[in-house]
Formats: sequence, structure tokens, C-alpha cells
Amino acid sequence: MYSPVRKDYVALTLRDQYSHNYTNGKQWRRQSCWRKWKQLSRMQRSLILFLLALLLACGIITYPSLTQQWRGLSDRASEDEWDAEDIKGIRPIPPGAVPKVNPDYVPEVVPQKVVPQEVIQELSRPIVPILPKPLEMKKPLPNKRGPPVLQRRGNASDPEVKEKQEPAQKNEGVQEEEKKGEKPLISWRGTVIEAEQATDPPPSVQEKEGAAGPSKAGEAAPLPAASVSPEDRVEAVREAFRHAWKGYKEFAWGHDELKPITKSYGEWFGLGLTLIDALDTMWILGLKEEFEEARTWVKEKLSFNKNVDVNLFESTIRILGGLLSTYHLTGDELFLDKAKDIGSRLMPAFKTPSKIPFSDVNIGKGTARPPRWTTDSTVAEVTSIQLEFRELSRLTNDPQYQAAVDEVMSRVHILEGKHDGLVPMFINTNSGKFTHRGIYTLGARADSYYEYLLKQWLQGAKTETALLDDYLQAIEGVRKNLLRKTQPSLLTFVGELSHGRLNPKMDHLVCFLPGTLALGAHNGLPSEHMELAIELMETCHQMYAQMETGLSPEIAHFNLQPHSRRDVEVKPADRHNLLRPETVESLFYLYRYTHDSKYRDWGWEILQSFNKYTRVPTGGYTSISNVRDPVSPGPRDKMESFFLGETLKYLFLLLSDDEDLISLDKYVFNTEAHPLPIWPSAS
Ligand code: DMJ
Repeated sequence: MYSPVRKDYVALTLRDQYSHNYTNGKQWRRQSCWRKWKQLSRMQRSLILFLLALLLACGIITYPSLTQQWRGLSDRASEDEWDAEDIKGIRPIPPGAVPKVNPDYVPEVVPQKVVPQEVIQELSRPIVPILPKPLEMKKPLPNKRGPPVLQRRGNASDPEVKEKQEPAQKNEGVQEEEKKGEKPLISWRGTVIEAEQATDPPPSVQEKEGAAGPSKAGEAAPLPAASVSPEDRVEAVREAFRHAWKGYKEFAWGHDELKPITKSYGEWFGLGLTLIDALDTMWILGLKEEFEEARTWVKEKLSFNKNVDVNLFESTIRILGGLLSTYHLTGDELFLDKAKDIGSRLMPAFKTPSKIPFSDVNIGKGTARPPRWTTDSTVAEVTSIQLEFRELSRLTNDPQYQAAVDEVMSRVHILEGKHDGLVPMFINTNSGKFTHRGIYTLGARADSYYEYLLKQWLQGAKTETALLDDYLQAIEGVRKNLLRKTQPSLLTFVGELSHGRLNPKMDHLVCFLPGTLALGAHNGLPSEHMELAIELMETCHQMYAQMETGLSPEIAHFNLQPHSRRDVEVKPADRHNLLRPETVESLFYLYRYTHDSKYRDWGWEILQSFNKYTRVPTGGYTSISNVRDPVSPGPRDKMESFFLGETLKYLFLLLSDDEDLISLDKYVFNTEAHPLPIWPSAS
């Protein structure tokens, strides 16, 4: 079935630190810098050293005059001007760095976030969390879940996108609040208590039990076991969805992502990403009114005829997957037509010498390209688009889609450079070979390769044995190379193999694995897979439970030393939480297959933590910067589309008693939680 391909090319790959084309949220890791440095050619190294020297020289030359200036100016600055220093979380600006204010000057655009006086007063009180943090004009931390365009927030060359972005710059929300004289109340939990909240969530377990109180730093924050009825829990998920939708509808309607704090939006592709990602969730949750509004938008406003570069993987899993799944659930041809449209526009990505697709496609022009600086694609990206394109072929009777993605799998199947079935993170679109070998992870850039091996095998009614073989071999590879146990609690985790050494770190993304292992075990794979699933599920749960906010960090480091007291450590750069779904996804599978109620309780606790620390009163939920700080978790002003597409959907399915609702024997979920039918077997 698989034929070897031998084409040799020399590929020079420079990594662009701003282009996280596969944005599974991994931070640019310090420990890999030395290796990257060594991979550079001598000329590249000399060039970098020369630039650094030049910079240093400029610094030395200008230093005396600058310090003189600063000194002079700081003499004039009165002490009162620097009261802000006392306000926790507000960085004082060096004296003189702020130009004199001209009272008559009215700026044309207001990109600056205005912090109302009331809020600042609130913030100067002790033990009050920091609301203004997200309002600071900080350089945003790179979100690695997206291609370069994510960082640019839309394609600047696309006037349509640009035009739509501009009004969003205004920090209307805070000003409006100020005008009305309404002072947002800030809770000890780090989110804002709504003065008037149309969609009050049901009382939390703590509220019911009168146990409210902030967690102390360094202490785990387990929430009490739930005494809330299953119906109330399900209703609480619906309420959370409505609240998220309220923010999206009011401030980001038809745009890619809600920025709930500034009550604005961000564009990535300019295709209404959140709306499309959320369609099937609304259907599953029974939110008919919301669904109808969204359908009208899809019918009247959604056009893929746009001069915009999109990431092949992200648009496949979120848009194509979302449309196909909604078509299956509703039978509404509108969604199939739209799916065909976007599917065919993505096909130019496959026109490469190796048949390994490029990462980016211009869906208006029909051109495709790799990310700037490299001809590599990410392994997870090129091997996690198969469920969707295969289904598109089946529905349209047009084999071209399936042929293209099957070809990718055939080539990866026979590729050299795997380690006990584990794949490197990059693959070159010219040579079709793995690059940057030596690092093996189940996290970002490789994760869904493993997930889609099993799921394609299931989708195709268990007939494609090469996929199963690769999956089984990979899980053995995980067991042999990546599994370790923490101290002191002996939690099993999946580390990363880096040039023969195990790095005891695990991305939150890896928490898809317990669910996938359980799905395999349920479908006849070895029972040890289920045992491992249960152990890993506990670890993923602890990644939440051991944090002061009850929310997992993006990356956990595990302790292997016998005398340490903590199993889970978090590095400062990894403390954020992007509202990711992987743990609740796995809880859903584990509950469906074991009916152990603890999995539901864990999911319920996670929902409560989202409500405490990430819920924004005026609508929407936000990513946060620090899961270890319940006083100032640092809202980041971004609600990822997968929060509606995946996180809330899996929470709903986990907590719902209706197990026929998306039966796991009839549907297979794509990696963005969009259920696609398992094909009827030929026999
Ligand atoms: C989603 O877009 C998908 O689940 C993808 O496979 C990886 N991660 C994000 C959510 O974390």
C-alpha cells in the first residue's frame, strides 16, 4: 500500500521566533537555544555575533547622553507622580519616559487601554487582585497555537480584515462603565464580580456550602466534592456557554476571537472562527435560538472568497471539521456546501514536491506557501487533517481530498527517523523527510499525529491496518521511552525525549492521551492501554488540583527527586492557561467507559475554576497568565475559539446523563471536538 519516495533536497531551515505556525501553546524553550545555536551555519552565527557587537557598541556610545537626560528629567519628577509604584501590578514608567500632556490633544485612534480611576483605587487596596494587568500595553506573549498570522492578528494585506480590526481598538468598555458611574467590583478571586449579571451561574459548591475563601499560595486548591445535582451541572455548562456567547455576540460577532476584557475582537483568518467552531456545540447543548442566529450569519455573511492566508491545519480542524459535523447533526445542506467550498480552497496546499502539504494557503488566490524562514511543516499539522478530508470525499464522491491526505500518511508511514514509532516534530515539504530529529514528544507539534492514527483507523471501520500498526507501535514507544513516575506521589507522566535524555515536562496538550488510550482500549486494543489511561488521567487532574486557581498550567514539570514535597512544578513562562480542552476531553472518555463518578467531579471542579478565575462579567471568558496566583491570575484578554468548540462541549457531554448523545460507537471526534461519523463497514 505504501510506496517509498526518495527525493533528496538540501533544506536550510531558520526558525522564526515570531512564527509559531503550529500554535499548540508551547513556549520557545530556553533549553533548546543552545541546540538551535549549534544548528546554525558558521556564517549565520558570525552574522548574529556581529549584530550583537554592533548593538553593544551603539549602547556604549549613547549611554552617557541618555543617562544625563534621565537624570535631568528625574529631578523634575515629583514623588507624587510615582504613586503608581505602590499599586500592585502596575509597573512605574521611568521618569521622563512619558511626554508632557497637551490638554488639547485628542488622539485619532485610542489604542491605549484606559484604566478608570475607580479601578486604580480598588487596585491600591491590599489583597485586591489586579484587573488592570491585561489593560497594560504589554507585549503579548506568543501564542504558539497559531501560525505567524495569529501574532499579526489578521492579514494586514487584507483590507477587509484590517477595516474590521480598527473599531476593535477602542477600549469602549471601560470608558462606558466609567461614564455610567458604575464601578466594577473586583473579587478576591481575581475576576470581576458583575454588578448585574443576566446569566448568573448556579451557586458554586463553595457558595452552597458556605466555604468560600481564597486558597493560600503553595497550597493545593481542591474543591469540595460536588453536592449539586447532575441536572444543575449540565445547566451550569449551558449557562457558561451562553455567557461566553453573550460576549462574542456583543463585541466580536462574525470575527475570529473575542477579546472580552477590552470588549473587542481579534482576527486570525477573518472567517468568524469562534462562530463556526461553536456551531455543533450549540446544537448539542440544545441552544436553538443561538444556533439559528449563527446559521443566518453563515448563510448571509460567511464567504471564503477572500484574499487571506490561512493555516491549513487550523482551518481544517476548526472550519472544515466544524461545518462537516454541523452538517451531520442537522442534515442542513448549507453546511455541506460551505464545507465543500473551504475544502476545495485548501487543496493548493498539497502541491509540493514531496506531497507533504505547506502550512499556509491563500484561499482567495489559490496559492500556498510554507511559513517564512522555513520549508518545514509541523508533523502534527500534516497528519491531523485526514479525518476531515476523508469525510469530505465520502460526502462529495470526489476522491481527490482523501487521496491527498492518504498520500501524506503513506509517506509518513515509511519514513526514516522514527524512534520506536515516535515521530520528530518537523517534516520538510521539499524532501518529504523529518527534520530537527532527536526530540520526541506527545505534546505540541506531534500530539495529534498519534490521535489521528487511532481515529482514522476507527473512522474507516478498522480496515486500514497500517494505521493501527503505527498507533500500537507508537504507544509501545511511549511506554518504553517517555513514561516516568513523579515523587512523592508516583504520578505517571509522559516526558519528552531530547537527544537521548528524558526531560520531565509535559504539555497540557498531552492530556488528550488518556482519552485516546481509553478509546483504543474500548475498541479492542490491549487492556494495559486502559490502565495507562487511568494513571495519566490522575496526573492531568493533579495538574489542575495542585494549582492555587484549580487550573492547569500550559506546561508542567515533574519532580523525580525523592526528597521533594511537590510533584508538579511550574516554570514562570509556563504558568498560563488558555482555556484548553484536553483534560476535560479525556475525562469525558474515561467517564463514558468506566462510569466512575470521580471523573465527573473533576470536570465539575474545572468548570467552577473557569468560572472563578476566567469569567469576564460583561461576557466571555479569558485566558489567564498565572494559574498559581489566585489573587492576580492576570487575564490575557482572549477567548480562544476552542473554548466554545471543545472545552464546553466536552464538559457538557461529560456531565450529561444522555450517553446516546454522540455515541462513541457511532462518531469519532476530530481533534477540535467536532464529531464525524464512523463509516459503515463494507462487510
Ligand atoms: C485545539 O485547536 C485542538 O485540540 C488541537 O488539536 C490542539 N489544541 C487546541 C486546543 O488546545
